[in-house]
Amino acid sequence: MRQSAGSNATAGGIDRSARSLRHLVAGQWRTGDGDELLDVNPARPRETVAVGQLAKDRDLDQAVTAARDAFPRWAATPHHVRGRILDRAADVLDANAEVWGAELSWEEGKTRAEGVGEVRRAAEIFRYYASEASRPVGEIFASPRPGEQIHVIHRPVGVVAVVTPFNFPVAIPAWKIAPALSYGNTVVWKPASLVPLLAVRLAEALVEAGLPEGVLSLLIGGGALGGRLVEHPGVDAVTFTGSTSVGRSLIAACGRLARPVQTEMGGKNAAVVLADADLELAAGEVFAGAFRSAGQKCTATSRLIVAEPVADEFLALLTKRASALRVGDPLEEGTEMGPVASLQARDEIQLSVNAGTERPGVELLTGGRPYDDDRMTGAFLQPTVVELAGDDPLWREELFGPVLSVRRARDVEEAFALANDSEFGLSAAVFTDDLRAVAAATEQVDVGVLHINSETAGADPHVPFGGAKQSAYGPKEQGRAARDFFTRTKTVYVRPSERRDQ
Ligand code: UN1
Repeated sequence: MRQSAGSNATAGGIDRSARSLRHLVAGQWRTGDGDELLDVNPARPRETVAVGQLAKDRDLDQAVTAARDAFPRWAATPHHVRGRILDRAADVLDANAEVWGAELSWEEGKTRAEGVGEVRRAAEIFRYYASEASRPVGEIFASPRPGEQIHVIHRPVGVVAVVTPFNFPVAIPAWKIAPALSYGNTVVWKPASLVPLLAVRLAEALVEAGLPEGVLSLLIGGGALGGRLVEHPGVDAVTFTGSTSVGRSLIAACGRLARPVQTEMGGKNAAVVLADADLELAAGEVFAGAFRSAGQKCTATSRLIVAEPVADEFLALLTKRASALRVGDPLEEGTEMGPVASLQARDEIQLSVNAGTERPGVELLTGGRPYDDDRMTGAFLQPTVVELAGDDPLWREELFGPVLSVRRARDVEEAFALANDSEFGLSAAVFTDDLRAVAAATEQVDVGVLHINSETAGADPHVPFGGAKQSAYGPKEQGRAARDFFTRTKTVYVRPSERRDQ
């Protein structure tokens, strides 16, 4: 691991003065009067990115009331007019992609290229949902009765609570907020308190695009505020991406309230490298899946299953890449991996790795050691690969960092059984050109997203995204699948009267 975090205070070329945080409630920006929130740069934790005060319950009540009041008018606004606002928001995101992308990198820790790419991806998501107005809005069925038609139409649900994680500060909010608004819902949004600045930027884009007052409110707060939002009597549905433990408690709360809920939670995604695979290609993809965004994606590759005949060769390729990775300040040119999102996350992941490497059957192949360098005092972790002789907590627990656990498989059958050996089932990757193995993977690997010869991460706006097993609950996200959650169907029986004298 080459290290590159220097002490250049202007690295990345963005203005490094601390920004002010604000909430958006009923169309007005306000500073809030809760506890102070200090938003810091995870690469240099003494550097403040933004500062502000948390929202309070009163702000929450006002935001929900504003969303309720705005709902009928927004739902009755022609879909094309709603779409034009989303399109304009996409333009604002694109116009600001370089600066907001750098801010994203500064605040969250992914590289600047990933930050800029994420802002552009959010724009693409807004464009997709802007054009939703031009697609069919329902279905017409034949009726068994003469003269009648049966229409199935989609109506917005109402006020949607949106609770989002730190790891994609604009893309995940975009793929929840864009469909919610496109289909005519109003939104109260609580982002992760680790990334409030990018939340403010996304809300600014929507305000600049002309979103009417109250249609979107943004509240910056901690987990307790998120819990109160989810259970608020004025909320009709809840969409959440984040940890499995929080997701399960939100599902339980929504179950008690009979409130629709959609959650995207943990992953422990496997890449399977079969004996016939293109090993160079597979090494590049597994490496990207494991270490881009410092492994902080629910779709990241955190388990590798490699066929015994090619295991030594493949692991040599992979560890060579990992040990050459440039870790450092994500705003600096040439950095390939930044820090994880906080010192606390760094310490927790490091502890799990330390504990693991003390157990028999766990062999450290590369990385795994804390940095002992005063330029690397931020939340940095070494890209780490461990080989496991058998089952181990490192095989099961989602660490949400740059740690890859490897096991060897005798044959295709054992490889897929190992891939399925997890409570999670978000994504998987299989590296092979063998058509039979591809067919078997498609049938047998129990995940929501399967990649053949590409990394486990990634999602396109027009196709369903979401996991199997304990990775998700409720309808899928993205593409047309999002309509299942953000609308309710109404089945309308249309039978003209038989009167003739009108
Ligand atoms: C991606 O793989 O590019 O929280 C997106 C997450 C997922 C999104 C992954 N919901 O990491």
